[in-house]
Amino acid sequence: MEFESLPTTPTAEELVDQAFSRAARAGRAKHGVEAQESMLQTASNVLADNLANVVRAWPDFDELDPFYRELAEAVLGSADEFHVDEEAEGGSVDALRRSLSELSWASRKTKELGREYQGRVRGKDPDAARKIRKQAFARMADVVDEVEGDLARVAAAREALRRLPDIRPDVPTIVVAGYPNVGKSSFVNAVTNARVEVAEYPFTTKGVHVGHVAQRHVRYQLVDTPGLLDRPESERNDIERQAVSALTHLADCVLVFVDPSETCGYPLDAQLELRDRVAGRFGDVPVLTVSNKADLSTEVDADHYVSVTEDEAIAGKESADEGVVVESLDDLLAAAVDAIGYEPELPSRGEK
Ligand SMILES: Nc1nc2c(ncn2[C@@H]2O[C@H](COP(=O)(O)OP(=O)(O)O)[C@@H](O)[C@H]2O)c(=O)[nH]1
Ligand SMILES: [Mg+2]
Repeated sequence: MEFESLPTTPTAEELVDQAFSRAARAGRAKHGVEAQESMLQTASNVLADNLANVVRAWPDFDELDPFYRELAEAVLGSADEFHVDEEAEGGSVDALRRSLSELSWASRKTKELGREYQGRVRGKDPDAARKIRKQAFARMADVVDEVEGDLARVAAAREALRRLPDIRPDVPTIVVAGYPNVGKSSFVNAVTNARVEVAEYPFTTKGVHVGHVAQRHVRYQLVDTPGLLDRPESERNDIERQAVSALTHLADCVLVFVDPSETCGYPLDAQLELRDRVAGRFGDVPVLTVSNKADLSTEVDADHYVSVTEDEAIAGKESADEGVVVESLDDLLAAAVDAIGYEPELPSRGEK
């Protein structure tokens, strides 16, 4: 995961405290002007390095997989630190990048101040040197103060992003969509042997479910996104829309579950409308309509008919509605895998 290993971001106070106490220690080892010089060099090095390290820990957002970039946008959009300055240009990721470049500036600036003031103390008497060194420390502390908000923003971004679930954009992915209670979770659980991880996203109160299944030695990711692809777009807020946008980069195939028995509590018309919207939203990604609960009804035009809970009992049999043969969940999975048409470039061992 791109953001998992980001180190803790120090606060402005921590940075300054650490730099000045290291400088004091360095100063104690020497005498007179040399002590002041050594303090200046240590403080400026520690500040410049620590600030540069914060920036260096982040991936280049231009190089980031579009799924992660859009996901980061959604996640940061829901963090307090990022919706304060609505007058700012661009999105939350841009705001983060601006903060990171402020930190780079502060790193360069503290380095420069160190050099500048080291030049100034040279040849002075110890008392004058001490005064100049103190001035330098005050200016370095001012520089760090100036980026206090940027440090806080970067810290908040790190907190929000590092807890993202382990969804891998490079693994072929089947996204499961459809109204609540149509059988999505039951399906993901059934085909992934209940090895489903529930991951908390900051932008939805419901966890995102990620399961894995191996087919013909390739590992596929199944993603069930309660709260995102289970109701009309008009009911989503900006952040949820952003999250759906991230999903469009992730998905290699979408299974839209519908429940013609309507025991889910939603009229079939509305379910099909959602299906059409999802199909439109996902562009070129294959979108298959899966009619579930075939034990109750198959009265809808769909690509596949299954019963998640009665799979063993009725798969392969003809439903009550003439001409409709109920497929097994394995066949459905195989159809999704065919639709993806993924050709691994190297022989894969399935599990990784
Ligand atoms: N009769 C019947 N019930 C099903 C079938 N598939 C799922 N259900 C039931 O439908 C309800 C909702 O299923 P769930 O997987 O939680 O739906 P989700 O909200 O789309 O994730 C549960 O009570 C399931 O047991 C099916 O094929 N036949
Ligand atoms: Mg569910």
